[in-house]
Amino acid sequence: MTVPIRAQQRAADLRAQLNQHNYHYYVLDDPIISDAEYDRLLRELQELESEYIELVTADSPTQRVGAEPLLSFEEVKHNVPMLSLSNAFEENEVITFDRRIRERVDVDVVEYVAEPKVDGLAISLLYERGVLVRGATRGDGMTGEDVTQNVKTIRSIPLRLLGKQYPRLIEVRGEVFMTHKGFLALNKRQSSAGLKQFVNPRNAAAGSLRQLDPRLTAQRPLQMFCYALGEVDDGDMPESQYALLQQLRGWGLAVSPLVELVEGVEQCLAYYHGMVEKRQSLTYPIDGIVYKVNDLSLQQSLGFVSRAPRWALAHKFPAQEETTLVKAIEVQVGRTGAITPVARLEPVFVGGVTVSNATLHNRAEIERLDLRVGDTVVVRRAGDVIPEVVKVIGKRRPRAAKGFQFPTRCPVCHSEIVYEGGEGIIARCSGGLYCSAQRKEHLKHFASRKAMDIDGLGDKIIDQLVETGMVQDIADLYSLTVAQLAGLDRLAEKSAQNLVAALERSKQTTLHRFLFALGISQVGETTARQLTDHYGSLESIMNATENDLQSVTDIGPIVATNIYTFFRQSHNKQVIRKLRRRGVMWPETGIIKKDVSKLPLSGKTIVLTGILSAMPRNEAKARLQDLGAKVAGSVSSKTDYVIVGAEPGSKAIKAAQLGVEVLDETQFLKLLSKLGPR
Ligand code: 5U1
Repeated sequence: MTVPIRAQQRAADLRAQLNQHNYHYYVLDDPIISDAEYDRLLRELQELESEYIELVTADSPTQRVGAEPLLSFEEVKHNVPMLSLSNAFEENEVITFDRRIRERVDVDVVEYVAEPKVDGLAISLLYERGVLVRGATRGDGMTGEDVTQNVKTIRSIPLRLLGKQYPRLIEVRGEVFMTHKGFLALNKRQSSAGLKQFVNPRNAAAGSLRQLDPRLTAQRPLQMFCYALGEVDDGDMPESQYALLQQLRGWGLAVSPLVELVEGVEQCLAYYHGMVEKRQSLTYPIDGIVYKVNDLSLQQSLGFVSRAPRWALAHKFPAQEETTLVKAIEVQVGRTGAITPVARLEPVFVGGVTVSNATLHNRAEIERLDLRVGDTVVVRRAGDVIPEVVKVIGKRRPRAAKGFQFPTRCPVCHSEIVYEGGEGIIARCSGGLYCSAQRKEHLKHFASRKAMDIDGLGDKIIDQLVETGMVQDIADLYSLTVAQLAGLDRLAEKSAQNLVAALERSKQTTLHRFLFALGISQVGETTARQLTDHYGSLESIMNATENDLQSVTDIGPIVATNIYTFFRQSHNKQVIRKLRRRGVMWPETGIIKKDVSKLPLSGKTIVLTGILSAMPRNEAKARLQDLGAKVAGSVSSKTDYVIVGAEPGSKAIKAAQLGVEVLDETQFLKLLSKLGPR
């Protein structure tokens, strides 16, 4: 159908008006029309677009909600790493930060941009020719998750930049957060719906952005403040951080209204103290102040140390503290056998959450605090940091307060506790995987989201699997049957079936996830990725010498020894063989790639949309992938086919606009049967 010129013009006009009103509302905090008028304009545009679907554009304000649920988030590699900030807790650390900068760049007084550090989660927004094309989480700084659909539901994020003077490609970074009020209202709604409560606004913001269903994210009151750039291609950039923030505002992106230019460290500290006072009256959570060198050329010459820039500092607010009672002192056995004493507390609300346990770190710490059961203590919690006991209030010690005797044997497996580290500070159970506590922690790590991601294998089930002896090692998980699992406490037949299906799905993994899941001491996600990038196959990693391992980025002698020793243990090699025999697999560079190129759908990108009746969507995805196709989450000019089930959404519309071939479910099933048996 051809669209009348009048309708085209009206749609463009409505889009421009709505974008401008969003800017007034979210960026300038100064709306110029009522909510009802805004809604009328939006409805008019929606009606026009449903009459002429050709009018729908990716940056239309109507496209914020309505995308379909995803199966999982795709990975996004950050071409410019998303850095973290060095922290300062004391004024003298800020003074040292300023002094070091002055010495390095040889200036008397440094100009800084100061702004609150919003307590949310860092997000990257990619704009191509002014249109928002991707939103991604920070992840580990190198690789994040594609949360485009969710980011688009946040109204303070423009779907199209204002004006015309922007680089062809520009990546904007900032913090997505939730206001205190929004957080309380959300928890109230969660509670009336019998759903879980979020512990604090940051947690709620992170949970909301990681929803696979963007319609749920759209209901969450999220906002964003922008503060930096990532990748930029083809465009002039301002010379200072302050000018950059003004430029971001000009493009319609929200920037903190509390940003100030300050001169020298005294003004930094004055800004900080002012904000400590103001903090309680802000509608959103902040956990400190960020100072950044204003001059961007100075920033460049200062460079980075490790993963943090030398030109920026987060000056954290003092940790929040409360007093409470120590009801008991117990020890916990960790995944590697480390024995950590923990204080069980009378629950107390501190730093935005209810705290009922606090780490006591080690035996020496209990002695330093002179802590006894029955003591009243000061506990501290700052941001994500595990709550800790700061001091004992001696005057409130009851006569009956009881000292704590550190055990000499593991409370779980009764093996001897050995001491390591300077002055024997680290206590470790010598039982290894004989110790059921260590086995449980090992399994929990293996099943966790960033490792094998075994959905539904929660702590309580793992505890029972170990306690009943059904699982001795991680490979035993893959021989569990529905009948065995359904015999466990509080696990219904349906959940047992789901768990077996999740175990089956987890077998198709990646090498870095598998390496991380093995739980080698000090091999976290990032190291696992670096090992994978460097060696490409498990065999090469297993055969690498300690010297060779040290040539991998960020791997030093200790981690190299840990990896080398791990792969020399016969029981570890045996478990790996067992896992592979039971079907755990991953594409290894060079091996699978060759095979994939011969598959009938290799090189084809396919998008699934709508409700499929013949099979679950994940099965459809797996079958397409088995045939070599890449299954993508969104339609673009690179898409080869869109497979459409019942009630298709905007993806079908987009396919029509781009002229991408659309297959209905019958055609899809024919294609599957033609290309290969299951
Ligand atoms: N306000 C603000 N928060 N924040 C967080 N600025 C800021 N800058 C950051 C981070 C991680 O990183 C810079 C290195 C861009």
